[in-house]
Amino acid sequence: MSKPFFAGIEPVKYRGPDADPLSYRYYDKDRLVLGKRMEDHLRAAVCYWHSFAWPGSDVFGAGTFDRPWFSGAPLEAALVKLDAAFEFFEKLGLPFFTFHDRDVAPEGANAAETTANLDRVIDAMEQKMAATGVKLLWGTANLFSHPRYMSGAATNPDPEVFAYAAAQVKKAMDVTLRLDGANYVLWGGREGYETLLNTDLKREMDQLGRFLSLVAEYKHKIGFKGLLLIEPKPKEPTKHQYDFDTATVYGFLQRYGLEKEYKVNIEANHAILSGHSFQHEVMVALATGTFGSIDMNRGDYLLGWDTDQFHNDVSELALVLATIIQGGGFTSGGMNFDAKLRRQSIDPADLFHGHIGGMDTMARGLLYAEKLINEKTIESHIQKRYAGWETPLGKDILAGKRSLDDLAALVAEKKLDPKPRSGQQELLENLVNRTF
Ligand code: XLS
Ligand code: NI
Ligand code: NI
Repeated sequence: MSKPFFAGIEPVKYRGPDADPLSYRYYDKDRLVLGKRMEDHLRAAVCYWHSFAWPGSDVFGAGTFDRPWFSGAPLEAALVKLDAAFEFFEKLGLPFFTFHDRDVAPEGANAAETTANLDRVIDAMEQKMAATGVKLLWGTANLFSHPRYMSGAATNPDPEVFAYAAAQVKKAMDVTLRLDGANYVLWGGREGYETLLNTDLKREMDQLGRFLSLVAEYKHKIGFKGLLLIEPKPKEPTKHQYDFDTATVYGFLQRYGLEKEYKVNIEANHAILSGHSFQHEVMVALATGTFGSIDMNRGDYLLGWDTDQFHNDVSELALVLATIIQGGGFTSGGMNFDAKLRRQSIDPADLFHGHIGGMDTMARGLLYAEKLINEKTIESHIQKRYAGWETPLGKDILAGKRSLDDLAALVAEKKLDPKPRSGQQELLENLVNRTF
């Protein structure tokens, strides 16, 4: 065990609205909200990649973070990183973490060595999990960093790359099962194209469909009980990604007969990048029965890429959490911080500030969601707006009991002349704002 990396930082506790910056002001994990503990509503997770694997580099400059695990022999460094990560998880006091295979262990000289490296770290991780009680929300495979995946993983023009990706996912699923992970995620960062001039789009979609079928088959074979989750994103790093948004993913799954096998992991800023709001993506997932989990972050109004900042918009969270809770809440999913520090935030304490602020934003959002739900602010208006569909006419139409001829006859006979009614958007916006 290496010496503590976050020495001097005490475990983070809830201390109320006037607390110091290294305490929770709103996230009081045992507080009951709508009959359930805050911790159980939010199921928050820290991600390994942004907080421990990313060195603070950007396309113009080198890493800015001075962390002991960025130097030395790769496998030993991975174990030093593991110590720091679990020290952080434990001090932060959140129930879950998430990781990619390559975040936690280095690639070796060949596939066998890479697998052995991963096994070595997973042995140590299993002990850490047992000692701290921190659980795995989901595992995943990194199918986008290594040059072998530059032209895609499942959608690569070379079937040997497909095979390599399949082997990697099989191993990452085995590891997730071994660690009792609650879910398994697939984000297709390179499953798209840069130019149509070199791309057989139909073939690539069939390849991806095949890959997802293999993963679902394997899940059942090994008896993994968690959800398989696809994480939609429209672009970046590829110019276009096949998992564009939730609606596209749902259509894709249906086309390959997989709509019962997968749900979605919605990332807040991926929603924005696809031209939707975060709440829209959650609504579409709930409406299609594919809601699974959330990657929590935000973008920047002025930038068109995945800035992965810590979220800080309480009112957005309130509406999203109200939508999630009214849709039944999480089953095995949760709120994963897919968020990273800014490159200039180089102090170890900055990692705490990012996560503490994120948790407090979620907790405040949850308290407002409770109010919105209890006061039926939105719900009662929506019910009223659609009340006509509860009448015999509305029900018969939806049950398929009225043809176009029937409806035309009805309009003629009753001289129907429906009158427009206000959508009351401004009133509703005011009612919601008054909640805060
Ligand atoms: C990248 C994605 C990635 C996934 C996991 O934009 O958000 O971090 O969450 O592979
Ligand atoms: Ni993500
Ligand atoms: Ni992302």
